Amino acid sequence: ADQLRLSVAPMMDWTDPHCRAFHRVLAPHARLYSEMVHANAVIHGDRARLLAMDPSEHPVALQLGGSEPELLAQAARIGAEAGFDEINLNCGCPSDRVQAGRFGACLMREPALVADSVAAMIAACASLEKPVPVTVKCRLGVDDDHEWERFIAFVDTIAAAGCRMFVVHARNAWLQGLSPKENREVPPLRYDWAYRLKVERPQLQVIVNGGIADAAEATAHLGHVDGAMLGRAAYHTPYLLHELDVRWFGGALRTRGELLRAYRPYVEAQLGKGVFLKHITRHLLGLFSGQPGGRAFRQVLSEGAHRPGADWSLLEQALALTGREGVAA
Ligand code: FMN
Repeated sequence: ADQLRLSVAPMMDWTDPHCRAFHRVLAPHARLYSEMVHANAVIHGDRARLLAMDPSEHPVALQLGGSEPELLAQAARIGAEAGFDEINLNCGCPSDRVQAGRFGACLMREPALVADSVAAMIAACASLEKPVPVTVKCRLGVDDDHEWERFIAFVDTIAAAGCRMFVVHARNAWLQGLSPKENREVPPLRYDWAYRLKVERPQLQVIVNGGIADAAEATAHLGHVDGAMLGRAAYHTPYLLHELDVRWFGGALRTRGELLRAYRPYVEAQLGKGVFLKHITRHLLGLFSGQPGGRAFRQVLSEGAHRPGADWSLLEQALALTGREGVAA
């Protein structure tokens, strides 16, 4: 049987290395994903920055954008050599900029090209010491595609190229007239297609994504698919990741304060390298969301982290305000 998979979604501007290192503390068993990086950027850009990763992050996937098999293959190999544990191809992003470059969600209309890309990526990673799987993150279709046959043909074509795991953001992408943000909210969710995919292709690993708001919802999906990928809920209410990790994989539930302090060595190491505290704390604001003192915690961090010389003591200061009812916010 496939391993149960708890994943944190790739999110541009959000799932940077500081964020992922934090999520790792919260959820030791989760699979983490990078922000999307275009294959061209990996090949020609500032690799040290684009592929930056802390050793604590494993297992972590690099998400690539692109649609040229040769370039994707080169980028996949570079990512695998840089230590990423999985290379994921973005077939779900609907933004205009992405469509102009002919990748992201519009690739759902080009299964043969995606299959060629995946095959080239797998071949490029095959000769490595440690095999690195190539996976795909997709939607159900684009615009008014509503035929199951079209979706399953997309999956089958890519599976035939060697892809075994599909992350299904269980809604269509509407390529006209919706912003990327609206494209994560407006097209209706249809989890039943992800479930049906698992029923009809049990040999594939199917991870469901989209609109999963809490631990009960995430857990309910496990009756149908191999795992769940959480995006916005994980980012805004990160303690949810910890609850899910403990619920699915076992271990003792730790408090938010304990988890924050377990992140301290990472924070101190980064500060030592000259990283500004605000680049780290922006990912922590939701840790006490919905808890007594949660707003004060957020406020102290967002106001104090910008000050020159801000260091760990700010987090202790913020922490001291939590757990008490009625703390001024
Ligand atoms: N999906 C990708 O495949 N690649 C990305 O780079 C990416 N960037 C995103 C950035 C933000 C700020 C958000 C909110 C979403 C992004 N997504 C991206 C989509 C998420 O991975 C996910 O599919 C989507 O948010 C639905 O899951 P959720 O409802 O749990 O958030």
